Amino acid sequence: MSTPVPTAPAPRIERAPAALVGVLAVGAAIAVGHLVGSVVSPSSSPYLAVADAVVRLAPPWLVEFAKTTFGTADKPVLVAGIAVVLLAVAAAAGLAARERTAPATTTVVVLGLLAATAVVTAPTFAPVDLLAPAASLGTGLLVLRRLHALALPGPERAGGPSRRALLTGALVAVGAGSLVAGGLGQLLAGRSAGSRGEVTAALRAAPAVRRAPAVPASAAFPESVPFVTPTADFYRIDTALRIPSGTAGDWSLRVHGLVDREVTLRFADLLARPLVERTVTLLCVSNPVGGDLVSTAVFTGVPLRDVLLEAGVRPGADQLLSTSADGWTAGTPIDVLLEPDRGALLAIGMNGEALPPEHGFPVRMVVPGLYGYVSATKWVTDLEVTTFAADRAYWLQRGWGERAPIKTMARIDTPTGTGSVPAGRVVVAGVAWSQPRGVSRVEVRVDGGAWTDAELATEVSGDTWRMWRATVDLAPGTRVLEARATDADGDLQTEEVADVLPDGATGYPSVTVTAGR
Ligand SMILES: Nc1nc2c(c(=O)[nH]1)N[C@H]1C(S)=C(S)[C@@H](COP(=O)(O)O)O[C@H]1N2
Ligand SMILES: [Mo]
Repeated sequence: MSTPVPTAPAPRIERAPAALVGVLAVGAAIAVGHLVGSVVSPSSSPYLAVADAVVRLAPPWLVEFAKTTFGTADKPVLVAGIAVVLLAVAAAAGLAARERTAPATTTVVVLGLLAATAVVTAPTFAPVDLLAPAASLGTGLLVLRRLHALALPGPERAGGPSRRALLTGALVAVGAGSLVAGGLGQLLAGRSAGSRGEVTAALRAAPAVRRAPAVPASAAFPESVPFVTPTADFYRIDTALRIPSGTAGDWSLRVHGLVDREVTLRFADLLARPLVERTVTLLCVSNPVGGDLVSTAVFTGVPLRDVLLEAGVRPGADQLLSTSADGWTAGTPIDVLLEPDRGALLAIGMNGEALPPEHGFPVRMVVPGLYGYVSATKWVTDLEVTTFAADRAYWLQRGWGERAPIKTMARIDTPTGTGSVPAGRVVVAGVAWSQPRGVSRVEVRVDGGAWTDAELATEVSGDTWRMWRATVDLAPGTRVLEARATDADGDLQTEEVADVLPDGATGYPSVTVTAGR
């Protein structure tokens, strides 16, 4: 008879260090992600992206409750609340992983995927933004593995420091490193955020803003998209892998080239000038017929024409070459910029606030009536008066057209064509634009039949889109709805179908719907 040899119990981490390992792994992950995010783009910090996603997904009653209960502290309360939840989850994961790392690894991976989802679904997402959650996940897994191995009881090595001392050192080092990384991220992100806050305050306090006429309720129909696009929904197009992170205080603009006198402007110089507000519908040349690379905002800024007149444009110059802080260029026809009524702006405000980082903070160009790639330079820092013969801007070098006036276009927003509609009388509605002239007429037809006039909403200005709607009679079956716009000069949009390259898509927008009985 032999007594069974008791198998040695698997090594186990004590409770307190186990919880700490979980907390530090998650903490280091958040801190490193925050630091990388602050360098890449402000909205890609996994922690802030999750906070934003919570705000986006929260039911309205909860948002209202938070606002009435916490007032302006609602954001800090939310951020702290998420910290408490994460702390608890991380500690629990650590405690569940006293023997094997698997439960903690799974938790770190799930949190990392959650963060990545929040970043990807943010309205300002660009692929490089994934760097931050990736750095976060990598850090979390690495720290977890190392700390876990150190924390597991094992044989002492002769001569060296004790396991306990090694573990304590590692825990302290990771904790301190996380604080430094997170703090540095805060500092970097806060620099331009603080500067944005100051600009918004300065815009609100600016005495002599020539306000844009208020947008009347009659400028939109119940079926329309919002007339002024909420800033968070404004389309975004640029080549920037990393959003330039300059502050208003550091900004300056050099106006040079074929000018009588060079002009250098600082941000304070812009604020000291009479500011003008203009409601403008921006459009990307890559917008396909029916597409949504078009949005409207109220921009505040300094008339660009005045700046050019002060510098004195020399005869022979026909192009203003603008350069952004990250080296992108656009070439704008000078004659357009010098038109007295064009209203081109060096814009510093968008919908009553400083420009968001993604839309050009601290200063961008806005030229009504021209596609963005020849006019809407974000993070602008240099204006050179030159000729089209001498310099070719970024997209011109890649085959896009030199002059790019916006083409007259209608878009059908409802019905969408994805579902079916009841047969009979159906409301068709959408937008149309023809900046800077404006839209005077929109017509619709069914199945290539006779064109009928749509009802037009109140016009805000020729620089903006105009909402329209019509009621059509749909017999049961598959029906093709088409629309077309006429500009204020009486010119009808072209029926000819053209691709976006080289200077903007054309053709009538159409939607195919199934009308049911
Ligand atoms: N610095 C910079 N400015 C830029 C671009 C860019 O790539 N870099 N893209 C332009 C293009 S093609 C368009 S359509 C508009 C889009 O402006 P938004 O992102 O504010 O909508 O910005 C323009 N300004
Ligand atoms: Mo564009």
